[in-house]
Amino acid sequence: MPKRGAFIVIEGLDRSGKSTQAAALLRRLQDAQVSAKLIKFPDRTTPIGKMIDAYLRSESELDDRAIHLLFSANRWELASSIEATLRSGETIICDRYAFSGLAFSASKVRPGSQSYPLLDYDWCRTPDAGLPAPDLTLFLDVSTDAAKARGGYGEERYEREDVQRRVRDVFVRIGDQVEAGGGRWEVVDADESEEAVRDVIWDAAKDLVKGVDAPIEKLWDDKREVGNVEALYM
Ligand code: Z5A
Ligand code: MG
Repeated sequence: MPKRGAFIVIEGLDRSGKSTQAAALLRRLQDAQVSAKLIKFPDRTTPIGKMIDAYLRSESELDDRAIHLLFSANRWELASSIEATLRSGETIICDRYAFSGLAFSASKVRPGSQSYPLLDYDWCRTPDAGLPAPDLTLFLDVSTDAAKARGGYGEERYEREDVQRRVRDVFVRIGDQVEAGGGRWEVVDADESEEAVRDVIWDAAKDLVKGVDAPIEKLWDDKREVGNVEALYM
């Protein structure tokens, strides 16, 4: 059986350098003659993506649950093509994925509160359950000071220091949960130079991009977390 492509997700806080690193990894793979493509969420080009774009630019208002479900639907639009691409042997680098959806929605707080959640964490996780699961997630962890020093910070809806702090807390919880479920979640210090981050990412991904023997897993597949199918029905 020929190997399938690897599914590599780059996640992280705002201005952590995700798009920069995703493009650099793609170039490196192309130079090494590895068949690879880059995708990005939100995909603002689809009809759902256009609604998301208007919301992020504060050109429209949407209920917090509605926008959460739209972000997820935007991923489901591409789910079967992601699987087909991986099966064809092509590697996918994905700039943000379901973990951003969970982190940004579950970190929202009720008006006037700094800590009382608006949306339940498990409610936020559910719509993405069953999407193709990444083989590797690289979480680019940037300090607020470094992020603020980079271009464009503060132009869109969630680009505020208090929001980013809460989002980071949820990302830490997500990373623990991914690892508990048998997934690979690597934290990368994104305060470092572009070149240093590039090297850390390459080190983490270089074996995977030779091809993957294992089947494509499903995201938040609770059977994996429990580790025993029967246990689900007891
Ligand atoms: N969102 C959500 O709520 N739910 C979801 O399901 C999803 C997303 C998928 C828009 O995302 C928002 O959507 C986002 C989460 C939410 N809100 N926030 N905050 P987006 O991906 O479209 O956002 P973006 O506009 O691309 O920004 P970004 O992704 O946060 O930036 P980045 O990709 O991490 O950074 P970058 O563009 O690569 O780099 C930023 C600048 O820093 C640029 O000038 C670089 O040259 C510079 N840079 C990069 N790396 C370095 C290093 N190492 N040192 C110094 N300077 C650097
Ligand atoms: Mg980006």
